[in-house]
Formats: sequence, C-alpha cells, structure tokens
Amino acid sequence: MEKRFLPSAPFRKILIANRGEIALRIICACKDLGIGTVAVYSEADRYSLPVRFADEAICIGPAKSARSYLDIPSIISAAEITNTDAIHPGYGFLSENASFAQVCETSGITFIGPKPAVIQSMGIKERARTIMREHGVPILPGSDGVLESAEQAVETAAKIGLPVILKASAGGGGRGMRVVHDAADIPALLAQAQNEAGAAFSSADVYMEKFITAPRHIEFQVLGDHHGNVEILGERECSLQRRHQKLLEESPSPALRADVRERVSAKLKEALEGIGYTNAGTVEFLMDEDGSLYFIEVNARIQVEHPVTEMVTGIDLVKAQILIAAGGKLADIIELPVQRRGHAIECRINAENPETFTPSPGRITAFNVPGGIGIRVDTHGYTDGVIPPYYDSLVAKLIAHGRDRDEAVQRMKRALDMFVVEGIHTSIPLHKRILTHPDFLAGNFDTNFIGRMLAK
Ligand code: MV4
Repeated sequence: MEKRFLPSAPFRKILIANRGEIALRIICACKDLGIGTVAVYSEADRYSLPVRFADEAICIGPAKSARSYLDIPSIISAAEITNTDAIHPGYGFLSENASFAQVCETSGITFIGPKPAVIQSMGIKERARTIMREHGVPILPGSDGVLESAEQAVETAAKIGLPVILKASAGGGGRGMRVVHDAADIPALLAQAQNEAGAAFSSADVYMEKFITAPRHIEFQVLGDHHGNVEILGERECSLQRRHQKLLEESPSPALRADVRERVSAKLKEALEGIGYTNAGTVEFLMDEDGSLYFIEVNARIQVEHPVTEMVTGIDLVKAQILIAAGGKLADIIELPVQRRGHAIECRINAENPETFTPSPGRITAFNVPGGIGIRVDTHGYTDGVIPPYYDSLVAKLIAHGRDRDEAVQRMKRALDMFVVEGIHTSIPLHKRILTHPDFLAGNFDTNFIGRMLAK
C-alpha cells in the first residue's frame, strides 16, 4: 500500500508527452496528487479524452508521430509556454530517449523517469547484460560484449553450443534478431542481423546468447528513489504474446518458484542500487524448462502492463514515479515491506481483426465498459470516439483481480462478456478463447502458446 506522503516541493504542473489510455492514466495520478496537467495532442487526437480532461491542452503538430509525439522542440516549447515543472513521457514515443531526458533537464524541466545516463546504458542491451553479470544477476551464456567478426561468432557458438541467437544491441521488439541452428549459417545470419540493426537503429552492433527454444517471459517491476534505495515489487508473467505484441499478462507467474523469486529479487535490488537506478523500471528475464531465470533486458519506463502489479500491491506506480521525481524517499512513498495480495490478469483490447490481426481503426459506435468487484478498465475509448490509424491499436486494458488465479480468471471472463465495443473489430474474442483453453487454465504455456493455439 501507499503512504500519504507529499514532498515539500511537489510539482505544480506536469505535461504529459503521450496520448491514449496512458495519457489519461497519468492525468488520474496528477489529479489525485492535486497537480495541474497539460495535454499535448496531434491533429488526429483533437477530440480525445486526455485533451478533454487535462487542465490545459496544446496541439503540437500533425497526425504523424515524427511531427508531433516524437517532436522534441514542439514538446519542450509546449512545456515552456505553459510553465510546466515536469514531463511524464508514458511508454513508447520519447519514454526511453536519453537525449530527450537530457534536453528536459537542461531546460529546467524534471523528466519523470530514470537519469539520462542510465536510460542510455540500459538501452545498449549488450552493456546492460555485462553490467547485470558484474552485479551477480544470472545471464545466459553468450558473447563477451559485441561480436567483432564472423570467426569470433563461430568460436563463441562452438563454446556455448547451438542453437544460439544473434541480437541487435540497440534493438528491441524482436528486430535485428536471428536464430542460428547450424554453424555454417553464422556468417550470413550475422551479416543480416548487422544490416538490419544498422538500418533500423543507430548502431549495427550485434551480440550472441544461448537460444532458449520454449521460454516463459517473466519481468520484475522495480522502483528506485534518488536516495539510493531500490524495491522489487514482484513479477509479471508476459508469455502470452503474438509477434512480440503482448496480449495477456498476469501476476504472480503461475510458474515461478518462491525460492527463485526471492533469490533473483535480492540480486536485482543489489544490482539496481549499484547502478543508481531511479524511478520505475522493468527487468525482463527468460525462464527455461527447469524454472531458472536469465536476465535479458531492462525497460527504463512505465509499461503498458503496470496495472497488474498495482492490483496485487495496492501501489499507484504512476503516483510513485511523480513523488520519486520530486525527491521523495521510497520509504515515505510506499509501505515497506511491499505486500502482495491475490492474483491479477490484464487483457489488452486492441482495435484489430481477430482472424488476421490487421489493425481495425475507425469510429466506435457503441461502448459499454464492464465493472463490478475486482474489475478495472484503463481506456481512452468512448461512444463516437475514433481510433486513428497512425498509432498503436490499444483501445483498453481490462484488468481483473481476485483472491487467487481461479477467481481472477472467472472475473475476467464475466467482464469480457460484458465489454461491448461496436464499429471496430477487437481482440475480445481472442481473449475469450485463451481464457477457456485448458493449458492456459493449468498455467501450462510458454511464448509459443498463442502461435500454437492459432495454428489449430
Ligand atoms: C530470446 C529468446 C530465446 N533465447 N533470447 C524476443 C524479443 C526480445 N525482447 C527478446 N526475445 C527473445 N529473446 C534467447 N537467448 C526468445 C525471444 C522471444 C521472445 C521473448 C519474450 C517474449 C516473446 C518472445 C517471442 C519470440 C522470441
């Protein structure tokens, strides 16, 4: 649970450099803290709910993200015109852009997130891997830093054993990755990964890891303050995804043993305190068949699935981010030790065709949001509202909490049945399939589950 702490000099006004449900979520936290809000919006979002509910709203450019939500000068200008004290970047867009965080600080505006140097070093995946190893966090066998040649790649693969995976150091979301099953393919696959990385990101650097064939994706929510304290708030199981887009997340993981959770959490706390990690973050791990966890990457931002952790801990993570950025001590912001209660599940409701997974933007003609005990809905949808084609297709996050996993599942099914969205296609039917699948109900799945389910 949270404490009722307000630092001596809280912010008067926060600008939200984002859109959609997360912009509304941040406005909620600001209202709860009595802080003024500035929404920025593109021409496509003029009639959106964040614009309606913020105290002030400024248009920052045309629909295309590059000229609005990613346009640093426009956003800084909006902050200066409105006398903003701090900027919350949400997720995506500029949330992990170290130079944006630096420009904010240089302009005398607090960036609500980790320090620019920490965002920078965690964004270089091969460096994050080395830093975590040096702090005793388990990592997968792999290369010592960036691969310098095909010969070195062949040698490394021989040492760790096939299959291996080549990953872009600046990558994410699966881009610039190649799986190697045959050593003869290494030179060609390395060149492909390097070219893809060079084209998509600022760097062509590639590193190697042992490939886990059927992993579970488990991530830990963390909070760090500016006084050297880090707390680990438990894990989220995020294995249910399709093409690197998460569909359903839950906490706790049905597969994580208590002793592994305790051991990894203790190591992580040490490591992140050593790094000087501040604000909210997520540390991603892969779990192999025997239940061991291996670090893969750090996300230096609030994530889409953060409500799952909020429901089991009772902590408002966005409020905690704001109070941390204002200089608060973790022990004054949240109740320690962190308690976890029950089980939470989140279904991402996307505007997409459930058969083809192609986006289904357009006007929502009817919208009925479920409620009742144990249900939370984070959404920017409303009847007659428009889901524009320019941004991600997330319309709503439906979160169910219960005393145990069975109760959370039962509440989620009930809520999915009562969620009415007309005018656009959504992923609601897909979620209903997942929630009645015997392997999901048994907690028996990995990152290949959705692919297997859809192949049937
Ligand atoms: C892996 C892996 C297997 N072994 N690394 C995909 C995105 C990026 N964040 C990490 N990813 C993976 N890294 C090793 N050493 C399998 C994946 C992976 C994956 C990871 C988490 C959730 C879904 C996934 C889907 C395909 C591949």
